[in-house]
Amino acid sequence: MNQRRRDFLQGLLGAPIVFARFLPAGFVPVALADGGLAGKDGLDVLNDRPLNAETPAHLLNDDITPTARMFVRNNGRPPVDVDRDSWAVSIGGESVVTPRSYTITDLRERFEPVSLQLLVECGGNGRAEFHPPTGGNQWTLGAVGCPLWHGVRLRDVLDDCGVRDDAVYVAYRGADTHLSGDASIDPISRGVPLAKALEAENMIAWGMNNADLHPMNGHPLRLVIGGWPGSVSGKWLTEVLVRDRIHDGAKMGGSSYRVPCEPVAPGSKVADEDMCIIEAMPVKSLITSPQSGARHDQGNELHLHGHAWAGDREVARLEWSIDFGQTWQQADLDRPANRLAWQNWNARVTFPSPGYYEVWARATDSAGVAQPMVLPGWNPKGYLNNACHRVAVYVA
Ligand SMILES: Nc1nc2c(c(=O)[nH]1)N[C@H]1C(S)=C(S)[C@@H](COP(=O)(O)O)O[C@H]1N2
Ligand SMILES: [Mo]
Repeated sequence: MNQRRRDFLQGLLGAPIVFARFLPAGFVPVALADGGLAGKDGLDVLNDRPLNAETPAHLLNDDITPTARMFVRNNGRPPVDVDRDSWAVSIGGESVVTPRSYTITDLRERFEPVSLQLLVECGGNGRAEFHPPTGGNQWTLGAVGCPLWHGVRLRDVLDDCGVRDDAVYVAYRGADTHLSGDASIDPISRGVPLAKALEAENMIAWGMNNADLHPMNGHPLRLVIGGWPGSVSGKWLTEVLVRDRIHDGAKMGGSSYRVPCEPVAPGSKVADEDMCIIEAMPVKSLITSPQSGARHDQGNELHLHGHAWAGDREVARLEWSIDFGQTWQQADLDRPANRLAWQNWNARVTFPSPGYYEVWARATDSAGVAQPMVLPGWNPKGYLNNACHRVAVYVA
């Protein structure tokens, strides 16, 4: 194993790998696969080149996702030797009036600091269930989280530089490098239409949950754009670009973060011109308690807890069923802490007799759109699976 990979793995493990020279090239250290990522707790590592790790649903039970439980989705090699004090983000692009650059201290001093709970979900969350299978990390449920972010409003920073009338898109570049080692290509560089970029909730964030960002969640600076695929929330942020065209950076084209504009038969090949960029994520929910497979005493009520979210919308209703969807009951659903935060829900269930049950949860958004019970439309890269979450309960 080369030195770079050894250093990277040691950083993730938080300990030197004494016999690193004998670790077979294709092996992920077993501690990582078992949730031993430094500063993370119980995440399942799907891949370490690049590093991708998701959080089991029952570990997402907190209403504000702790940093240790926030998933990690990397497209390339994260930067090493990050110096927070000298870090700067430049604002440029064809459609900026005055290009400027800001250190984190500049951002803190010049703009109003804000703290918001914002939902970040990978566009590919749930990919593992698609048939025929689609390539990419086989996320199940846990490429989602809703921590409290600290930073400034993207819109305030854009205002400070000025946005020209011909601006249509706002994009990012980060300090991570392509897996090939080729410095001339970005691992990922995406963006959002100007109207979304100017919404009040978008942040240039330097912190999460009252501390610095975790190194794998973009330390020392990142974008956070709630409700859209996580891929628009650029980590290790070095540049914000105000573009006069739809951004054409890495992973904006082909089948990356794009889905067929019209539904297609599973397994279809879809021409580039028939693919549309994913915008807001669809309505979805999780049952975070009990853990699937839980054993429960029939004499007691079972407390259900979870979260629901709906892209740019609010969740209007959360229903649960214990009879495979024959009947549905409404849960108590909280309002979001702020716009684009997930909403917590609670319910109490009694079971008619001992045996095997499944608890199903279904959210409906403010436009009346509900989660499907079965897999939604197949697409070439397996995005946007918002099928209802099911957990098993054994009642004795
Ligand atoms: N610079 C950079 N930003 C990035 C990525 C990346 O690989 N590099 N991955 C994106 C994707 S696909 C997702 S889903 C989110 C994940 O954020 P997290 O790793 O903090 O959970 O970061 C996004 N921002
Ligand atoms: Mo993602």
